[in-house]
Amino acid sequence: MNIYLRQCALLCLYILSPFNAVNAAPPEFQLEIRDHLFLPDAIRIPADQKVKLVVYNRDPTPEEFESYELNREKVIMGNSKAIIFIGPLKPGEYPFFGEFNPTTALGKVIAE
Ligand SMILES: [Cu+2]
Repeated sequence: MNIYLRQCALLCLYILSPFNAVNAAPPEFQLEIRDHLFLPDAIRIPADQKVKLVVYNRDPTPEEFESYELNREKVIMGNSKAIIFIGPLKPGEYPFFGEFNPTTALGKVIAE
């Protein structure tokens, strides 16, 4: 095995090691869209840390997760899910809404 191959193998082992995966994976938070509402409508996340949001759209119609404060915009088709990475955020509140149902689909991320 030549030196480059060995370095590559070591790197792969490092990337795939469970220890590293646990350290590298951002914490995951889940929310749902149901009847054009976000459930829950407030999500508490740790400040100063990247976070993975998994948004399940339980409605048959598409919705768009939108937030000016988070600078995010993502269409989620009916009965499907989307993954949205946010942060690291300073402590505070970050509103979001469903652009297709902006009067009912309202929520906020609370970083603390
Ligand atoms: Cu939009």
